[in-house]
Amino acid sequence: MHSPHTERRDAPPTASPPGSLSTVDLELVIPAYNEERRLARTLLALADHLRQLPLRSALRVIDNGSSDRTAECADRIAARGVPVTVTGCSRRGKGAAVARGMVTSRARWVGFCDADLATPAAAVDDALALLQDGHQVVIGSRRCHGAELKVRQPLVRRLGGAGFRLLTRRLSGPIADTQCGFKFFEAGAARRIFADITTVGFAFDLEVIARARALGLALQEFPVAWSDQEGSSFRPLTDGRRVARDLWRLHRSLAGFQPVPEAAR
Ligand SMILES: Nc1nc2c(ncn2[C@@H]2O[C@H](COP(=O)(O)OP(=O)(O)O)[C@@H](O)[C@H]2O)c(=O)[nH]1
Ligand SMILES: [Mg+2]
Repeated sequence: MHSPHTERRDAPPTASPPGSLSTVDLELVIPAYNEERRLARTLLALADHLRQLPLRSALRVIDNGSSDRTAECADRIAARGVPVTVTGCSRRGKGAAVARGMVTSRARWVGFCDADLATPAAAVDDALALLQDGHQVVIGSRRCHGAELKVRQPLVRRLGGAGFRLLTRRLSGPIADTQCGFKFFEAGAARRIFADITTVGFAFDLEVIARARALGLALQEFPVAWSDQEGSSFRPLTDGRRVARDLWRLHRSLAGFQPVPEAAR
């Protein structure tokens, strides 16, 4: 892992620090909006796990205009020798934060996970094995064979999720769980997917998958053990309405969407 460094808010992506991320094999992006309470434990658990892997890795928090001490929390962890940087993102929304991390990464492989570590750090190993096998887009899933749901979401989220899946079958295709916040990419694939992404809120994962399929990239879903965590930033009314609007927009904008058949890749 390279030495700790903190990139300041909204620094241009070209502001490459000494010992920059270009020397990193795997970068893990954590979108964070007002996460001062959940972030430290997550960063330490991820760093502990990554340290044991035989590759160079780093963590990057995308601070999504937090009004609490999220950035300072990451700085404190960096001061303890953990390779974590902070990048600002003035545009609100989880999708905007993840996209900023993806398009500015210089690592060979890049992934993202939530600040609450609902998917444990050990799942990184499965993602890496698939990337090393040549899969370009690797999708953590709570709904494929072998997945484990240790703590389920509240009923209202489960109902919303069922509706979401019903409405998004055409775009998600064979992917059973588009919304688990644990996805990894070969860097070139990530840049192609995220360069022009239009969804900045929670529905962005669906656009990621639709775009990856349309680009003919090699997608692979893999099972994770997942536990719902307290302190979700998803507001069912506000964010639910926004997701519904995004779905409507995506269905129209991707009306001519055609996945590239596997044989043509
Ligand atoms: N609500 C919200 N979350 C954001 C935003 N930017 C980044 N995030 C992060 O997206 C992740 C979503 O996880 P969480 O709040 O647990 O949502 P849930 O697991 O879907 O209930 C967390 O790491 C948030 O900090 C934003 O603008 N709004
Ligand atoms: Mg969560």
